[in-house]
Amino acid sequence: MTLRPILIHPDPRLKKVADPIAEVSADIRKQADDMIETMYDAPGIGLAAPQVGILNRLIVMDAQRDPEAKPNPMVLINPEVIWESEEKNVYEEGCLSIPDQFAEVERPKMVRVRWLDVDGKTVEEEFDELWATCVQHEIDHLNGTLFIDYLKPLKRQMITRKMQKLKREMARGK
Ligand code: K1U
Ligand code: ZN
Repeated sequence: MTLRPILIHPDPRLKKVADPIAEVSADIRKQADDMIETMYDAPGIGLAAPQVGILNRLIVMDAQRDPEAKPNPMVLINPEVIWESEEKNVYEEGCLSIPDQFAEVERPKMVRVRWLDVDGKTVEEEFDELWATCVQHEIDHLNGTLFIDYLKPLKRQMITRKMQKLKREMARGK
């Protein structure tokens, strides 16, 4: 497995709509394995393909809270929200592409999602609480949307400027 570098906002690849995956091939399974390793290494509870510069519709997640539990990553290919609850939930979100920045985002509390698994089989499942927040955050990445797009323009600008500064420092090797 290979660790993939995670893109930092602002980057035009994080604003593109990703392409559907036509066939669940060995290359796609390798991409999923690499993304799982990259997510755990970060560490994070989710990761979407555009965050590692691949513009296809694959996400990985493991949002279990119990640190004692065995890792149980999920791979979702071409995920689609097919139902969302009217009830909302507010969660303080973070993003591996926007390091050390957190903000409250309101989203549907529960969602039903359909996707293809790594065997190309169609799966449907309902997600609640943090899992629901995470899957919506990751599907947003596939559509070029970041959690800061839900914030007021001034707050979004402030975070974007901080990220531009961070990228300049990283480029200078600071
Ligand atoms: O997509 C991403 O950038 C990953 C992101 C997912 C996410 C976090 C919070 C709410 C919604 C979606 C992260 O994983 S940020 C890191 C994080 O939340 C975390 C890291 C270590 C332990 C627990 C949480
Ligand atoms: Zn993110």
